[in-house]
Amino acid sequence: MSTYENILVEQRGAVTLVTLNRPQALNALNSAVLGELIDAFAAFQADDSQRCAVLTGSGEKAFAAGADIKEMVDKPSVDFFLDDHFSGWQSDLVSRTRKPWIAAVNGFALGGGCELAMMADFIIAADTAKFGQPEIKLGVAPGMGGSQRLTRAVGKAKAMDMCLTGRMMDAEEAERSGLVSRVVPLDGLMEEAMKAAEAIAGMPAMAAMVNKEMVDKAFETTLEQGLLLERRLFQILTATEDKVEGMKAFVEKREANWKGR
Ligand code: CO8
Repeated sequence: MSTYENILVEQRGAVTLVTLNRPQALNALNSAVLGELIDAFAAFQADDSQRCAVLTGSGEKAFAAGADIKEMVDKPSVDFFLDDHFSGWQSDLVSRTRKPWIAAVNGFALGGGCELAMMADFIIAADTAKFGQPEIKLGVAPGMGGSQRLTRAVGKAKAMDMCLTGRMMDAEEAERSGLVSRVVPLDGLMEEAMKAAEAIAGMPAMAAMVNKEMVDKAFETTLEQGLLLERRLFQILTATEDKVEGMKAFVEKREANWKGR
């Protein structure tokens, strides 16, 4: 257990479990949460014993109900510009960590909460989860990637509908739309997320990072560039000890003994 004030961090074997811990504010994301998350993800990235992370929210009601409105309500506009408000979410290790991590969404994922979940490599949702970009109802718009990541995840029609009406999408619609990879009953959410994280943690580490990078790049390159990158990264992986071990183990019909390099 860590000494953070707004999040809980715990290592379970090779999986780092990070829990947003402001249940009284539905885990709203303020600057303190951001600072602690950056720190926790940097520690996760730096620790060779940690192979995958899970991010969830405390309480049964919310993953995160958005950026903290109370922190923004009286903030002068020039200060949003001068401190480049929300930029930390894009440039830091939360959205750019090279190791895989999963968002386990246990309730409301609204505004910044939905945007944070979408920074994960994939989302596993409880059947009670609700996703939305309701910023328009506050006179603003998504500021932490919602207009970009949601559109890439669910397409223009759904993204426009969500951003312009501010309506919520339930877990079933989110799965149907491609926003989440799995939906499970709330009481089985953490078991499912930890099982998925443990499966990933048991994979050869370098291959896991490369697989993540390849899929991420699909959103940022032309098909031709992406296919070239995929081939090159594949070729690089063939130089790893784990490629030799993985293929040998298959041929010899035994479990592989991964080296992580
Ligand atoms: N920020 C701060 N506090 C919050 C937030 C929030 N986003 N969400 C909930 N809370 C607090 C409530 O104020 C309340 O606290 P208190 O008891 O002290 O009044 C407590 O959490 C419980 O919330 P409710 O009583 O409202 O609970 P309900 O069950 O009635 O409703 C909802 C739950 C529907 C989730 C409701 O709380 C809600 O609508 N929350 C706000 C959702 C929202 O609008 N999120 C988007 C925020 S803006 C954002 O994320 C990005 C902004 C980008 C701006 C870009 C500028 C550059």
